[in-house]
Amino acid sequence: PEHLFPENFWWGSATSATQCEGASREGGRGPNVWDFWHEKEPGKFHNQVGSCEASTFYKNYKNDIALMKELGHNSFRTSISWSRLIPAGTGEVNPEAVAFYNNMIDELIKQGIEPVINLFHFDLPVPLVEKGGWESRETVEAFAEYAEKCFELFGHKVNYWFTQNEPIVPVEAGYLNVYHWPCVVDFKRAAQVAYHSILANACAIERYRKAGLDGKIGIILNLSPTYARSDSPEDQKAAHMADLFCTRAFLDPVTKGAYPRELVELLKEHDQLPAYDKADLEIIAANTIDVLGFNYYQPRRVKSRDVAPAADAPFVPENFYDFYEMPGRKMNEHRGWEIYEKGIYDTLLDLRDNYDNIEVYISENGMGVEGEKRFEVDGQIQDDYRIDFISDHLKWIHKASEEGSRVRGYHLWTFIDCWSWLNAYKNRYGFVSLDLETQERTIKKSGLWFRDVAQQNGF
Ligand code: BGP
Repeated sequence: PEHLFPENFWWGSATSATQCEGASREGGRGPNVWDFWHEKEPGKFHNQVGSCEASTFYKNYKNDIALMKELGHNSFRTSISWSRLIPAGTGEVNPEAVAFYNNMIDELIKQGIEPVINLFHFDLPVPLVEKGGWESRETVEAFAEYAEKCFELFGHKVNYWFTQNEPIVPVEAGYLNVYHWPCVVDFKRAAQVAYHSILANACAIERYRKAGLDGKIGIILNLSPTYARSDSPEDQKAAHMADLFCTRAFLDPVTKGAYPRELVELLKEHDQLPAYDKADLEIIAANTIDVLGFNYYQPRRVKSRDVAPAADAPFVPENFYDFYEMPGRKMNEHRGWEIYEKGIYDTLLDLRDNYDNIEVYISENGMGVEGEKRFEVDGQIQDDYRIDFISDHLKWIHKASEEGSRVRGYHLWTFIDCWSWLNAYKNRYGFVSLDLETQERTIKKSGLWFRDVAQQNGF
């Protein structure tokens, strides 16, 4: 192949428990925040189908894993559902969940697929939501206990662990931009949630290391590279601030063990620092990640603000910058996510140069397409656009790898079309399409193409 990847490169796909398992009230699973929100405020929630309607991986895992094997996967990421394993959030472990995750992990290993297991993918158990969710220090403790339980139960056979997926999302979506529960705008609460997520990551890593296991542990971040509109000092400053709030506020503490000084000073100056204590900061300092999961969808385009915020405006990061849309290629008419493949390379080089060349893998990249059925010919979706999308990103990943980045894999979001937090089944991402009514799975053209890429370790 023209683009040959390093030996043992991961080829696979990613999903999360809530988005694929279904059976949300079966097998002793407790409700999580998504069930709670969907039932509580169905009108307000823009997703009309709940996560109870999914590809039922809970029941179909064996066949689905066989299909992964058929599509050349040597690795697969999913998450453990906290509310399936520990329905009350703390305390008692659900034996049916233990059996399910054991069977699922064993099946992956049997098929030669590396299980890559994440612990938290936006799905907080309801009892913890009721106690204030990630705003509460108690949730950090509950998470550390849950993580420890997972390591004890499955740590001897899972070699790659991730503590959380995209911790910025619950912060931004829940406490700044009003599209996840609890839908408020309050920077101080947002900062508390962000800080507790980072602390929870460190506490889980601490437990992992205490357990004496020999695998690796890390976190998954969505790292959109930030590009300034121009070289003007105003635009450059704006891009710097957006990067500080959106990337470095998460990436620095998990890799370097400390928050950027500049961020801490700024929050102090504006009286926006979350509550913290010294002992917890030491846990963050002592427990940095071994490996980073990097989700990449789109770049962040930033310009300076046209109008200064009013003197009495509440503190929000966007007081310091504005986003703008770059005209050009978009994932689809409605979603509007910009396609910019080189962003993946720029970030990989940033990690190489400024983050000690940490081991990293592409834990999500993908193209959500609305109304994919229109591309069906003789029962198969001819998603040439997805093949182009993946190969164009892979070229840049390959280049980064040739230039010394320690990138060790690529997972497409997602394997089988899955449920999404806000749009349910509108945007389809999978290598395999799902008929929700019949539960029938059909491999898309991209799935077969990917099988060949995986088998040749390149293309
Ligand atoms: C990521 C999440 C995934 C997935 C994906 C696609 O941010 O980690 O869970 O949902 O985005 O986005 P969406 O489902 O909104 O189309």
